[in-house]
Amino acid sequence: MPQNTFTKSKPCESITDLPSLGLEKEDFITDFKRYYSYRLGRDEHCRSPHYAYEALSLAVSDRLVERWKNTYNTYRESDCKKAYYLSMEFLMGRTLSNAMLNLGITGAVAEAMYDLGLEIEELIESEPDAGLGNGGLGRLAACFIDSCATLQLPVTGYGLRYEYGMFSQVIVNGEQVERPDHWLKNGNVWEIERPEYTHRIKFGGRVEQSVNERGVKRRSWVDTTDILAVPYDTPIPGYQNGTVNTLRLWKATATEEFNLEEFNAGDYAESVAAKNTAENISMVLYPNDANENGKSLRLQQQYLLASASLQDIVANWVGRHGNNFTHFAEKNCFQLNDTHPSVAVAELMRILMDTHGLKWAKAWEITRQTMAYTNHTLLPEALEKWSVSLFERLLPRLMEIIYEINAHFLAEVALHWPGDNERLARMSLIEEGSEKKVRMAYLAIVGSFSVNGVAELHSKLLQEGLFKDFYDLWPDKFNNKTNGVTPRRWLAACNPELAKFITEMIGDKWITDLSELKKLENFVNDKKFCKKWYELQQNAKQRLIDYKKTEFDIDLNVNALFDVQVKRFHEYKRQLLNVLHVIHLYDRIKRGDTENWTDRCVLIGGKAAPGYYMAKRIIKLINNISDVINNDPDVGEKLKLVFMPNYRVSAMEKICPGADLSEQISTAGKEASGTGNMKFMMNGALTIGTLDGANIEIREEVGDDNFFLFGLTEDEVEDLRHHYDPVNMINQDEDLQRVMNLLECGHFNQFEPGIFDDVINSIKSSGDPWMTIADFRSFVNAQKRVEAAYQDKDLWTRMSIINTANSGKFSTDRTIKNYSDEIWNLEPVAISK
Ligand code: 26Q
Repeated sequence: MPQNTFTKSKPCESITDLPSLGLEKEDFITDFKRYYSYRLGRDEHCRSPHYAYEALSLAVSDRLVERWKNTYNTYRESDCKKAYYLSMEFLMGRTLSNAMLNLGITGAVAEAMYDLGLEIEELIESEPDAGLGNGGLGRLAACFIDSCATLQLPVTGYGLRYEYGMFSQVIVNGEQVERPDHWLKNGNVWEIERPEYTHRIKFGGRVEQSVNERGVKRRSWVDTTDILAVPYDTPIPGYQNGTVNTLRLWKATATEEFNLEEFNAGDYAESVAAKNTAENISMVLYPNDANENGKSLRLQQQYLLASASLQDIVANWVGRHGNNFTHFAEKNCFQLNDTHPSVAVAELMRILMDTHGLKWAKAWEITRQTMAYTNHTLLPEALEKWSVSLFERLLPRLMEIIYEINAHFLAEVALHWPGDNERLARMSLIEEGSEKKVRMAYLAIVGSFSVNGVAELHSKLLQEGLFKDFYDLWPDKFNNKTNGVTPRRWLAACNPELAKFITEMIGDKWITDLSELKKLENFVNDKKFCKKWYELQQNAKQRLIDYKKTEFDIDLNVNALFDVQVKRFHEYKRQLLNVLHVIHLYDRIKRGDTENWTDRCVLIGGKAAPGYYMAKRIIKLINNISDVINNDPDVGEKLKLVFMPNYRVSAMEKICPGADLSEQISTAGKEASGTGNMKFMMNGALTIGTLDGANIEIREEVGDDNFFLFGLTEDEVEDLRHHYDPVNMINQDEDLQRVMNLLECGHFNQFEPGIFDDVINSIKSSGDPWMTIADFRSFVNAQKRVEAAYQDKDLWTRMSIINTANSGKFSTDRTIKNYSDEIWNLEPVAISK
C-alpha cells in the first residue's frame, strides 16, 4: 500500500491517487466556475478577460499535470536514456491554445466557454507571450521541445526564468523605443515552483589545494559568494499522446544564511540589498541576438544555467546510482544551444572531479561522450569570447579547468601536426593578445562528441571556414541538422481554417507526419480545390487586415499582394534591400510608369538590439517612408508600406497565414538557416529569396518554378568583395540612381536633415559586407516575376499549394528525429493513457 512520506499515521490511501479528470464540455464548465469563484475570487461583475483566462488555464493545466506525473513515473521506471536541451532562451509565446490543441480539447473548451457567455478568442488573446528569447534560436528551442514531447522522447529543456523577457517595442516619432516586458506581473498559471530541487551556485572566491581524510589531493573552490537556483517547471505536452515533458527554468535567489549573517550583524538594509544582487542574475533577458561582449552579468547567467542544470541531473543520478558513474554517459546527453551554455563542459568536469572525486581522465571521457554543440551563426564577430581576467575573477575553478582542457587538447593537436605552431595558436582555447580571451566555441567543440550546423549550407561553411582546423582534426564530429518548426503551432493552431480543409482532403495524419502534405499536390489541377484554397488564403489575409486595423488605423486592400518581411533587424538580413525596392515602386508610381500594375502591401516588422545604431536607423527610415507613401494621394491603393510594431511569437501566428510573399533576402552565406521562411511556406506563402540558409533546401523541395530566386551566391559574394564598387553599380542603373537620389535629397527625412546619411553611406561603401547594392537589380527583376505570377491567380494558387505540399521536411518532428537517431540515441517511451 502506498505510504505518504510525511506522516506516521496508520497505512492510508495515497494522497495523490485521483480519478482522472474529464475532458467533456461539462467538466470544463464545472472546473472553470470553481477556479473563477473560489481560487480567483471573482464574480460576474468582473469584466476583465484576464481572470477568465486564468480560471480556464488552471482547469486545462490540471489535465496537463495529471499526464505529467504519469510521464515522469514512466521515464523513472523505464530507466531510459535521456537528453537535456540547455538553452539560454525558450521563446515559448502563449501556452493556452497550444495546450488545448495537444490535449485534444479545443472543441469541448470552446463550447464550454460559449455556454458561459465567454469568447474563447478573447481569453486566448489576454495571455501575455512568454518572450524568453530574442528570435530564431529561442523559438527553435520552443519548437524542439514540442516535437520531443510529440515523438515521446525523454527530453527535458533547461533554461532561465527571466523576470523580464524580450522588451516590447513601441514606435515614437518613427523610432524604436523599448519598454520593459514584465510578463510575470499577473502571475504565471502554467509553472510550478519546486524549491525542494534548489541548488547552490558559487561565484568568486579562490581555489586552494587541500588533502582529504584519505590523503587524496583535491582542488577546493572556497570563499565564494553563493546564490541559489530555484527551479520552476512548465509542462510540455505532446500531441494527443499522453506524454508531458518538462521545461525547467532557474530563478536566482539569495542564500538564506547569507542574509541571516548580515541580519545578525544588524545590517538589515545590506541583507536586503544582497538579496537584490542575487536576484538580478535571472532578472532580464539580454536583448541582443548577436554577441554582447564582456558583460559580467551575462557570464553569471550562463554559469547559473550550466551549473544548476548539471547539478540537478547529477544529483538525480547519484540518488539512483550512488557515486557510480560507469553508465552515466550511456544514459545522458546534453545538447548545447549555441555556445551560451558551453561553460557546461568545464562545469561537468568540476562536478565529477571536485564533488564526486572522479579522476581527470574518467571525467573527461564522460564529458566528451555526453556533450553535443549546435552552432547558429557564421558571423565571426558573433562568436563568444570571454576575457580570461573576468573568467578568473568570477569562476576561478572553471578557468583552471579550461586551462587544463586546453593543455591536453593542444598536446593532441601537436601530435597530429608536429611543429605547426601557427595552428596551435589558431586552435587554442585561449586567444592571446592585449587581452587574453576564452574562445567559447572552441571549448564547446573540444568538449563535445557532436558539432552541428542548422542548414546544409551553414554546416558546409562551418567545416570549410570557421571551424576548418577542427574539421581537419575530427571530421566525424561534424554534422548537419536542418532546422524546422512545429506544425502544431505553425499550421494546425495558427491557421485553423486551412488546417481543417487540409484534414478534410487528406486526413489528419499530417499533424504528426508532415510529409503527408505531399498528397495535396494531387489536387493542383482540381478547380474546386484550388478555388477553396484561394478563398482560404484571402480569408487569412482579411483576418490579418482586421488585426492590424485594431492596432492602428490603416485599411489594407485584400486583393493587393501581401509582401512580408518579419524578423530581427540586422544589416545582413537586408531589410534595406526591401526598402530600396519599395522606393523604386514609389518612384515608378510618381513617374506614371504603372502599366499592368500589381497593388502591393509591404509589411515589415522586427526589433533591433537596443544598442544597434544602424538597425534602429533603418527602422526609422521605414517608418518615414511609410508616412510619405501611405499619405500620398498619387499612390493610393497601388502601394502601402506598413511597419508592424512589437513583432513577437503571437504576432507571427496572425501574420504568417496572411502572407502571399515571404522575403528571405539575406546576403548569401550569412543567415545560418532562418525559420520564419518555413512558417510562411507551410502556410502557403511563396518565397523570394537568396541562396542562403534553409532557403536553398526550401527551393530544392518546391522546385525552381515555385521559388523566386535572386542574388549573388555565397561564392560570388566572396569573390566580389575584392573589387566591390557600389557607386559604379548605382551609376549603371537608372532606377537605382533615382532611388538613391530620393534618399539623398532628403525626400524621406521630414525635417531631420542628415538623419539617414549613415544608412546611405553604409550601402555606398565598397566595404559594405552585406552588398545590398550588388543584389538590387536582380531583386527588382525577381519582384517583377512575382508580380507576373500574382496576376495569374490560378498560377499563384497552384504555386501556393505546391509550397505547402512540400513543406514536410521543415517540421521539427523530422529535425528532432534526426537529432535523436544521429546524436542523442534515444528511444521513444510510450505512456499508457
Ligand atoms: C550572446 C552573448 C551575449 C548576449 C547575447 C548573445 C546572443 C543571444 C542570442 C547571441 C545570439 C543569439 C541568437 C542567435 C540566433 O537567433 N540565431 C539564429 O538561429 C536560428 C535557429 O538556428 C537560425 O535559423 C538563424 O539563421 C540564426 O540567425
